[in-house]
Amino acid sequence: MIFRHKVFRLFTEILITVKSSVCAPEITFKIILLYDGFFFIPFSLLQGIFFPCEIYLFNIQKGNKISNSLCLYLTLYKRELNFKAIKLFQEDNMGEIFSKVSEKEVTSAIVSGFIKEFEKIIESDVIIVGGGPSGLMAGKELSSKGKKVVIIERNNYLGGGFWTGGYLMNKITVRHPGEEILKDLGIPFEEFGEGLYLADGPHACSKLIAATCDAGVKILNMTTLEDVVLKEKGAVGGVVINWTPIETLPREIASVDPIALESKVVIDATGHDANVVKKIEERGILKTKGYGAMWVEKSEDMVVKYTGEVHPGLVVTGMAVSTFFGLPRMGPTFGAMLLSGKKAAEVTMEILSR
Ligand code: 48H
Repeated sequence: MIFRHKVFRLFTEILITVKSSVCAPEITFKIILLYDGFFFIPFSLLQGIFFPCEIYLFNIQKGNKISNSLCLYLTLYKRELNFKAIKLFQEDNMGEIFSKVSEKEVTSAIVSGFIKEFEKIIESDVIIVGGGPSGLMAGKELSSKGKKVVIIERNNYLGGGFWTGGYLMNKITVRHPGEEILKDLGIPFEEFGEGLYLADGPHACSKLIAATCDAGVKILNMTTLEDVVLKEKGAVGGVVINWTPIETLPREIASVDPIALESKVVIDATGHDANVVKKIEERGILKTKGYGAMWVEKSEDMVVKYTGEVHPGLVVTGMAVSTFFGLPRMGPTFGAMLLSGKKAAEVTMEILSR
């Protein structure tokens, strides 16, 4: 059962995954063989010990292809040796295109990069909860005016409801003067009718996200607001957060305490849920009315008008304004979200200058 034997240099790593089950105590082994040049493996021995097994071959010698005869050999003996699968990975181009960086260096870059940035945002000027159109817009405006801003987003992705228009269709609308913001952001749009403009949801959303990040806003995604920090005279002084996966597991499984971030102002941009406001409402301090029925012409003007500070240190923007004040909803038209975000930034700048 010996194939060839000139060099048997690397038979380095044997990764064994043992899968056992009570009913069928079958054991499956995965064997990773690193080989360099000529090949010699006591297959019969392997067959005797490991059954059944999967074999992965890595050719680590540069420029040396796994030979046809070896493939033939493996094919011929595949059945006899009862191998579940034989996969060949040729790595003879290793290091020719990409720089040589190992797994531990990749991990180290991520860990140190995250910690370095996280330490800087433990305290900031403004925390925006919610990365939908209003929150992104507010963040972009504040950051471009030199403020230290963090967006907390419970999803893996930013953009909230801005990716799609109504009814899962990828077109969003804005009414005048919303198109001016589209123009500023470099988002292509067309005039659909007088004062009504149409843009592509994914294009608009990705441009807004990019502009927000370019302005310097830091993002904590997969992070959920769990509570608020209330300080002197009940003023909001920050947020209590946890990883979204922790928040979504039952308490008895994931009893993990949250942590807190401090800021001078918190903006509630959590959309229909108005989740920051609701945390204060739970303590009997504020009362949300719930958003009203749709009335496009009325709602958008009102959302922008009512955007502002609703409690010391807490500003509301976007759909959270409708929910807090009981204003009509507007459906898939986003001008008010963008303008409300802009106004939330102006109000916040005023608070910060006090
Ligand atoms: C962390 C959270 C939490 C939490 C929520 O829904 P959004 O897009 O919100 P807006 O107000 O910027 O825009 C609303 C718009 O998209 C819309 O739905 C309109 C115009 N509807 C009209 C109508 O008639 O229905 O984004 C809110 C974001 C989302 O990304 C959430 O995941 C996030 O906030 N979020 N993040 N912690 N507790 N709650």
